[in-house]
Amino acid sequence: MGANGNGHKKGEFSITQDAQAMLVKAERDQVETVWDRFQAQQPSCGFCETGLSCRICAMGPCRIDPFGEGPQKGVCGADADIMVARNLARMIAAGAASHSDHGRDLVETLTAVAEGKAEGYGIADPDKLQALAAEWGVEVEGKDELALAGALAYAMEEDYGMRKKALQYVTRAPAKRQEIWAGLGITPRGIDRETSEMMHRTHMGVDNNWVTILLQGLRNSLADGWGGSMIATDVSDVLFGTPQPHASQANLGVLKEDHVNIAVHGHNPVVSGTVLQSVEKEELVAAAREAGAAGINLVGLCCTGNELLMRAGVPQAGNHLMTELILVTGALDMMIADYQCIMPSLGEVAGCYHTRMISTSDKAQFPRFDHREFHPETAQATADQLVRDAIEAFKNRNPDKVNIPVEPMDQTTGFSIEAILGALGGTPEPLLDAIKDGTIRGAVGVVGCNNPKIKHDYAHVTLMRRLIENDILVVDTGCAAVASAKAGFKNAAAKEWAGPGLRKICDAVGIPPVLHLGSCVDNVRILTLLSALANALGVDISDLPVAGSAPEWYSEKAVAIGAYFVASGVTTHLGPMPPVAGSMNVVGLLTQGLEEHVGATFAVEPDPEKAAVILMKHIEAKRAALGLDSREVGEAADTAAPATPAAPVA
Ligand code: SF4
Ligand code: MSK
Repeated sequence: MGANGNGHKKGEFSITQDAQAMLVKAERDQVETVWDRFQAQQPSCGFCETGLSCRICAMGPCRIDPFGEGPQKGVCGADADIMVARNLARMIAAGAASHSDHGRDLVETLTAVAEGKAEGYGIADPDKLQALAAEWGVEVEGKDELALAGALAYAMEEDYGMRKKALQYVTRAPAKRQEIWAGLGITPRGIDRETSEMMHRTHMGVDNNWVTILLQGLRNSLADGWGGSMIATDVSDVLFGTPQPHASQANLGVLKEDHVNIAVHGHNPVVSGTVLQSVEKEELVAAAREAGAAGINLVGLCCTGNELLMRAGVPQAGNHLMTELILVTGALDMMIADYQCIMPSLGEVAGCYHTRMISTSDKAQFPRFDHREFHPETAQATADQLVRDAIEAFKNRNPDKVNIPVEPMDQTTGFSIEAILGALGGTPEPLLDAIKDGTIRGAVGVVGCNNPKIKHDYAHVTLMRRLIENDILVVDTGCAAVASAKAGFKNAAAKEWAGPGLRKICDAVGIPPVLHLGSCVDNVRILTLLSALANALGVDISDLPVAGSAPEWYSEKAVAIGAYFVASGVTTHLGPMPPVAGSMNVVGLLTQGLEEHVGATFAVEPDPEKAAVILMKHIEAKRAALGLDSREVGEAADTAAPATPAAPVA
């Protein structure tokens, strides 16, 4: 079944030229894509969509009739509020567990480096290692670099446990925010502890107060944002380098017809960082030339792509919904995956071409992939062998099946907090001055995934365009960052799309209007930046004219990120509706009630034009509350936002 064999036009699925071209080719090559399977699932289950189904125990599965005609309680007696709260809380737990386990893998790699058991890895940023050691209270005196790394890793491992009253990084938050968490009883303790407790509370017959279930959900998310993810980002910087601005490119045009093309996919730089070293080895490049290629071309997908892009300028081929379509180019010789967001369909798509598919993590295997497990002790040798195998696969490439559909788009990337502060002269003051005098109205972090429910990249690009043209600085991560790069928001000409104030700042500092902060775990860079801004102003994060947005989210990790943004005081917009509409009490708490407790709420709006208005009004209200000048924000035109059609178009 081809992607368009059902009567759809390519342009209905994606705004991007490379996706549209590959959807045509997918149909020709008889490749099934995520959009085909999405349509085959329609109509989706209304109970699940509203959070009113439960399969937590074997007395069920149960469902509640939202129209009041059928059952109103599960077999155990759980009502709609309990059911919806439990389901949402378990999404947060899964998301927090994913990012935090990613962090643990990095800490274990740091330990292996310290013990001299990790060939191919080292300390890339000794200054950051020193700074973190000081922050974590690690005794520096008498320790060489590796001993210090080992001691820091040990201290971080302790935060995964249950012996502490609060995680170390909680102290990075403004004092007022820490007081709010303490007052609500949601200061995160052990990283694993909060996830464990969340799963315990939502077992049948434990916590049946929907409010306290959701409060633990916030604490669980904070254990990710101010724990596991923050550790992941900081240790990645220590091991692979703290990003600095540099040039790169984005879209499927980064593939090279005359090169051996290898894509890394997933999230954790532990694998992809080693592959990067292998593709640069002279003997492997020579082997590629002997095989008739001009060289070896490494490209990224999703967040492990963002990790390599931020630190080494490795070009970014695509985001979540491009991961099947890159195979359809017929030009990819090998895909090396670690974990998270890797669709189990990929092996089947690759079967239509010559592409070798490799899984590398002991905790993530996929149909029709070769499993070549990476361990720090042997990672470099494993990566070298994979590159040799990719060269062999190149020899099997069928030139008749190759189509690289577009030219690459230039982008600037690498905006760690250290890099942003460096560009500002070492202090956040110039940014604060620009916000205070209204040159910049505020800032929005646009983050998260793609989702076939929303036209691919439409919501990301539309929202960001409206924000920057209204003088709002955008920082982005994850798949949103790939969408904006492909749209050209990060190249030299992008400032022309910015409002006059933001354009002035772009000119003065030499930055694009959309700053790439990294991968999904790197959303914590936003928390760190906001803490620095709030502390410099002597206010809380919730007082700042800022917001968050996940316009095309799909993942449980995005739910955890949204929850820790809100719990940290950042009002956050979601495009797709989370499965909570079955409980008006839960909806009311998330979209209104949280304001008085944490100073922020969720807002749900699938139409990015309307979402832009919501976010701009929020920013202007925050400005007014700070005593800064405030503008009127007009309503968005009432246009129907293009979504992926649920049924074939006649
Ligand atoms: Fe049904 Fe309650 Fe069991 Fe859920 S926990 S499946 S609502 S009996
Ligand atoms: S990869 S979590 S689809 S952003 Fe981080 Fe993209 Fe979302 Fe995965």
